[in-house]
Amino acid sequence: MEGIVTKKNANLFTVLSDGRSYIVSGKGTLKKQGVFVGDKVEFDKTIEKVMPRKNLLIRPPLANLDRLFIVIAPLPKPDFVLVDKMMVYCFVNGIEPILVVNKTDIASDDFICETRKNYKNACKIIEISTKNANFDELKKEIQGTCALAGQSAVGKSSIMNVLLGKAVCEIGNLSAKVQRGKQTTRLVELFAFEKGYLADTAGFSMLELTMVSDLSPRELSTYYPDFLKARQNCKFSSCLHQKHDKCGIIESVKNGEISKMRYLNYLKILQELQQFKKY
Ligand SMILES: Nc1nc2c(ncn2[C@@H]2O[C@H](COP(=O)(O)OP(=O)(O)O)[C@@H](O)[C@H]2O)c(=O)[nH]1
Ligand SMILES: [Mg+2]
Ligand SMILES: [Zn+2]
Repeated sequence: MEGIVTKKNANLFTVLSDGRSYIVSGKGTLKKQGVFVGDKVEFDKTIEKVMPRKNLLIRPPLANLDRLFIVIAPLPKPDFVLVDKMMVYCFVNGIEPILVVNKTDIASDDFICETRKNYKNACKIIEISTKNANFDELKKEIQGTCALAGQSAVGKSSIMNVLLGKAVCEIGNLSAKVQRGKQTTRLVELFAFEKGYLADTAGFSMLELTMVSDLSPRELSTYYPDFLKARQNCKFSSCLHQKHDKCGIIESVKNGEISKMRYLNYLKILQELQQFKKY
């Protein structure tokens, strides 16, 4: 039979096939390549074969991710450098990022407008609140293997529970969690939806791009869809967009075509990559 691994617990795997769940073990010979949640497998009583992967994320451990919903909220205050790193991470790995603005019930108009403005050319944006659920738009985007990511307490588990119509994920208390930095969600599990699968993840709360990919400083800006057009106006093909010397991106930041916040965050991420490459 063929199926998808939706859960991993010690040496036992849950495999979903034709709408039915099977609990199976992994074959010893698969030890080296490993079996991960999201893997497409051939199985009988044990997993016999793992199909070639599109990608494999280490943190959270997930295979074949198609879409990542990056969740932010007005509270806790977003770390947009982290958001932008996640986006780069997605584009490097062939994953489509979608920015989900949660807690719109407590968001100021300013917060929503700024966020729309900053990301309108970078990715798709969906605005929701788990308090007055209208989840049609989000549901439509659950296609292929998807995951929710983002800082602790932005509402990932709450979103999961609304989507599934039952409490499958533990919801944390905002203040307690921020204080202790505690993660309530640990194991990754994929839940089946009409057209895809969705996982709640605790990973990605801190992302070191240098740890997860061998991205070079020069490549970085190629993973910014909102920089694409302006890059063509850089005089030098090796331009890192740090100096005013005939740089199309800096020009576009000046005339407002590129978000200043996105650009300043780009510079921070670039510096991190440059420092890493020195050693
Ligand atoms: N006001 C408001 N609070 C929310 C919303 N969604 C979640 N919360 C609250 O945010 C806190 C953290 O939620 P949780 O789902 O555990 O976040 P996670 O850490 O990202 O999984 C909880 O107190 C939730 O009740 C929302 O849409 N509006
Ligand atoms: Mg959670
Ligand atoms: Zn440039």
